Amino acid sequence: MPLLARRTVGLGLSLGLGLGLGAGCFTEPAGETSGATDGPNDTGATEDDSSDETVDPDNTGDPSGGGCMGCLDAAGGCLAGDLDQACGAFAAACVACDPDAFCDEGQCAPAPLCNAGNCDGCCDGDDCLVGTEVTACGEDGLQCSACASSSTCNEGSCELPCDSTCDGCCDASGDCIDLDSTDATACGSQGETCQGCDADFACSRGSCISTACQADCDGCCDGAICNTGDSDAACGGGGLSCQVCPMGTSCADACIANEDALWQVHVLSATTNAADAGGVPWDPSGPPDPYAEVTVAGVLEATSVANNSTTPLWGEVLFDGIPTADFAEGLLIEIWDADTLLDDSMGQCSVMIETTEFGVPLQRECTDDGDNLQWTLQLSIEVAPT
Ligand SMILES: [Ca+2]
Ligand SMILES: [Ca+2]
Repeated sequence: MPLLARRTVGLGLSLGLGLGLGAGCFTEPAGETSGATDGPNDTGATEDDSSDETVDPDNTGDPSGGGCMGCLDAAGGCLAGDLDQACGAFAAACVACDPDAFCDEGQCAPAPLCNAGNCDGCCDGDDCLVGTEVTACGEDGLQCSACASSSTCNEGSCELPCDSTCDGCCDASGDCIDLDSTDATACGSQGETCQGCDADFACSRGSCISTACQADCDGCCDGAICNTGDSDAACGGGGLSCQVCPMGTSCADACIANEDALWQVHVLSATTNAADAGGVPWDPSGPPDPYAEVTVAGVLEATSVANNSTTPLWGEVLFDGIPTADFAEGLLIEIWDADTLLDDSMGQCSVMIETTEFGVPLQRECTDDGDNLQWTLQLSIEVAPT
């Protein structure tokens, strides 16, 4: 797991911070790309090219603001060069590909025999497969994906297992019951198997507590016991279940991040779309190659590239020793599809982390302006080892 060299990003990215909600998104159209030219095999080296800044000041697809990495239209304007009707690279004139061809990385290539026009499942070379197997998962004529180990294929999309993404409990069908659920027949936390609570017990934040305690307790309930709720070992109020405060947090009605604590950002996994909002696959020849860029207080770090996957499993520590105050304006997170020529942005969102959310697994969704879900990311902010 590489711990990449830090660098400071310019104004273009920093402006995206501090705009609030977890779903506040800033999405580039498909084909708008960063300057990162790392291919899928160039694992983790995305941030090490000194000439390779991610900021794209004039939005031409070229981070330097100078030469064009895509193609030039009739008026001399620089286009991304990845559309069938405007295909090209390195400032060549844009060309329209033949009707039976498509644009692959700036070059017109013959359309595959299996495609969206004749395959409802997924394409494996020239073969159309049903697309519901973990070994060949996909739909709408996209290339079949082999889902990452322990993932499942649900209606043509690879999905991470419930126990790795669920903050509540996983029921017998593998569905996640949310941590906020008060259903006493399916109670649990952190992806454990759902349990039913005994009679006269209720489910509170994934724990069974007695309904009598819940009704009478001003502090927090540990089973049937009412605690004052002001200790790090039993924290909470209002008759909810007691919480054990994670390392680096202290009890003040809830477990709050200590101001003097230092933190790591753990980027765990994500689920992405196989295609952009227009249905165009991120890569014509297979699943995308995602990596995540995370910016905290103006410093950008990136995960390695997960080749050919819509369920990347990173499990990487991107920052180490970040003070609590540096999270006040949130994180800017962008997931990219690594390409040979120009990477595709799969969506960028500003993500806020509340002071009560440190030390526990988190999940954040990113939607675009049209409310299309672009990605779901699992991360956690963990106290840095001293
Ligand atoms: Ca791509
Ligand atoms: Ca790619």
